[in-house]
Amino acid sequence: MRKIKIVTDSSSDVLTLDGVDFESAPLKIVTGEKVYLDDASLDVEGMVNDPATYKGKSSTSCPNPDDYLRAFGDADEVYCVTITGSLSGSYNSALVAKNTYEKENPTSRVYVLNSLSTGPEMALIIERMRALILEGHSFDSITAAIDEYTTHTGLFFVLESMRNLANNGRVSPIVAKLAGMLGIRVVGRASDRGDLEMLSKPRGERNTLTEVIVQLRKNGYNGGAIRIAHAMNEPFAKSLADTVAKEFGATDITVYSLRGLCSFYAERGGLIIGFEKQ
Ligand code: X90
Repeated sequence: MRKIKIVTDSSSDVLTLDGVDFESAPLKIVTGEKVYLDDASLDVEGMVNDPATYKGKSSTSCPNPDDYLRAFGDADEVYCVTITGSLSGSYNSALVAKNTYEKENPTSRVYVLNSLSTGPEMALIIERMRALILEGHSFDSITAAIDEYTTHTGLFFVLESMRNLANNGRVSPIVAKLAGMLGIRVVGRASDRGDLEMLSKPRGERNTLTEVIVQLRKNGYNGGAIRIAHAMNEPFAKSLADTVAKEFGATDITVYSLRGLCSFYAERGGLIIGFEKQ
């Protein structure tokens, strides 16, 4: 029996997976006083409510190659998906780990996917990996199917603030300024290059809902699987889920809380939406 494992970093917000060996390599949120490890035991609300994470100087750091090597364990086949390599070193760490791992274990195969995205889009990819593994496909056919699947997934975000993104150089200061940076809501998507692309600045909750629906339609969403994750904003996430169900007849919808890394950057009130498209 070949040992198979799915590995991700904690930006996917996935902590456990049924039926397949699974591990999440945690990123860290670092403030002047504390280091928060983004694992299952993290008190996400406590971290987000810590003034040091939204007022002070705070940053994040990604898993290093050794963290990934430990996560790969002793699997014969590893399917690994990381946060966008355009905004984090996580993808690079995973690649370095893959090269070491395959050298030390010549019969093992490691697939590393740069999601060019984060959170809920990674969650969709992990769900698909799991399904393909449970169907018993070969390494080559699973990786080909995943590469194909990622051409049919997308990510939107709705952010109340881009302070932490701007302070850590993850959006250009010009973009942050143009978007209003503080107090103004921004709707955007993960670009093809794996960074943030701003789309609009709707005012009010109703207009924001309408805007997300318009953008979903424009971007090829047609009622497929959709994952709506929020940073302490369940009411808004739920009304978006209801609207999506009504407008598209979607049935495969889930609403859940973001974990640490995504909550830190999306900030209180933020929403991140992963979806399947045509
Ligand atoms: O390596 C690190 O320290 C992690 C850096 C991550 C920086 C970006 C995180 C973005 C999280 C914001 C909205 C979604 C944007 C998607 C763009 C691809 C969430």
